[in-house]
Amino acid sequence: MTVLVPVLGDQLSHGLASLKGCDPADTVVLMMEVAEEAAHVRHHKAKIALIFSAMRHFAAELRKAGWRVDYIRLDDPENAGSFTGEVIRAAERHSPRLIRVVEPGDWRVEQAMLDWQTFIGCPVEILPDSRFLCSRDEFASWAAGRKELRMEFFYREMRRRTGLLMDGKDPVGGKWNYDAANRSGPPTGLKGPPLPRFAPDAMTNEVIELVGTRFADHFGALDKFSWPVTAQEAETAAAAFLKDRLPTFGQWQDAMVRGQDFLFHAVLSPAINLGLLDPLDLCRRAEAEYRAGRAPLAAVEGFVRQLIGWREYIRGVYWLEMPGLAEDNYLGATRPLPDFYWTGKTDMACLADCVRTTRDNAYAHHIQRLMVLGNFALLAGIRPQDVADWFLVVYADAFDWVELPNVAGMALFADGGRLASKPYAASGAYIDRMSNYCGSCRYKVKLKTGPDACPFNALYWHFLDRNEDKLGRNMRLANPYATWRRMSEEKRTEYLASAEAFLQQLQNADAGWARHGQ
Ligand code: DLZ
Repeated sequence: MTVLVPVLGDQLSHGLASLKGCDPADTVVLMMEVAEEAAHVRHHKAKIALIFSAMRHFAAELRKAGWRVDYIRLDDPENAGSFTGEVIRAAERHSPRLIRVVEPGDWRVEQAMLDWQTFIGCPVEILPDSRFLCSRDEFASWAAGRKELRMEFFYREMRRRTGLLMDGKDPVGGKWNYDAANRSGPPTGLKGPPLPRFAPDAMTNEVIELVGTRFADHFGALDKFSWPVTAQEAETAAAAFLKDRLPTFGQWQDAMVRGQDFLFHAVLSPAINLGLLDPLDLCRRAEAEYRAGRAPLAAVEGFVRQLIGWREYIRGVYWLEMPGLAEDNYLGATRPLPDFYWTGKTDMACLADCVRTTRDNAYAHHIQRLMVLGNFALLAGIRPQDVADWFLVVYADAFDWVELPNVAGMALFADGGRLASKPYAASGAYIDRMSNYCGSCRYKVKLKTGPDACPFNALYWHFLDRNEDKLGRNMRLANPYATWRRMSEEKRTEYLASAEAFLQQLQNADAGWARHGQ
């Protein structure tokens, strides 16, 4: 009797815990393209194509390596449409003595998995995902008894544990964190080196056609598809990043330039999150670039922090806080997501460009996500569940474990500050400093109120004012609240009226769009 090993779409690693120790002669690997995963939120077309193509390539590699793979395609007539349905069918075909699976990255999927044993009647072993440095249990122990979960302290432990960028017991260079050196705004004409593109092969083209037909009404473009879909292609992308963009990655990592969609970013997160690249290996190679004098410490430390700090921390927070995190709404935000998040039709140049790159590439970089798209949602009081669903839909690297804490906790303060010590709220001045968007915008960033003023300006004060009971005693907001309280009554009224007028206009535009769309 065989062992059945289901491998999910974001578990495409040859060293996966469930495959280790299995004998290929006695194992059936099960891979499933199922409608429920593509449609429980209506994922970006390019994201579905990436996942299906990477899955099909991975299955071919496994077969070549001697594994027996039972691969269920989306268009198989008998496809049951869900992981559970497909595992039940596979158990009927193979009569396994054991089902071995690695824990998924989505609480929803884990809940389903926990029922498999009952449905199928054979033991189901759910293994920890050893591709993460910090297990769910270890993170829970770290978090136990802490009132606030700050990434910085967790990150230092990961540095000590891995020895990355350490000189004995001390951080290389004497500081743990070089973020302050990584915040330059863009000079005129800033341009990144070309990103490696991977032309779709026959297998990917077949998937693109399937997705274009089956998910035609989902958001996003397919015509620019050029993601790496195998570990080998992802390695080419990683090597190009380490050589061409890592040295300048740090300095410009928060900069935004209209039409420059990738700048010096690694753009490796989809491949990492699918399992095509090993984050620890990338960190070691980035460190080697620093040690060889080819990349500055601030850039390398920033990159390492994102992978062994932020990424691991976010995943720990997700499992600690679920399922409550999905419902959190500390600030009581109730506005529906504006239609321009889908259409890109807004006069705000920053938001229009960020939606455009999202639609074209299923990608936007972290500051576009946090400080433009997320910041607007925070200031305008958009319902966290709408915003979280949008982020999960539109980004190729977005899986629930990584997207939800970033959106609900970091961007929207929906968790009341367990993750971030203050809301990441910013007015137009921040966007102007970090981008070239404002120069081409019909709104004037220097104007504070009125129909021509950048909406972020009045919305910023409106946000602070309407949330004063929840945020007014936050020490990190002491300065802005002091400024707000010092303003004349007249000025404050002007700000609030300006923000109200903008929000009303937004609501009217959406109502008009909805009528038109019917
Ligand atoms: C996101 C996604 C999509 C769109 N489709 C599939 C699929 O058909 N089969 C599959 O195995 N995985 C898919 N995924 C990724 C899963 O949603 C992901 O593995 C779980 O959410 C756990 O993180």
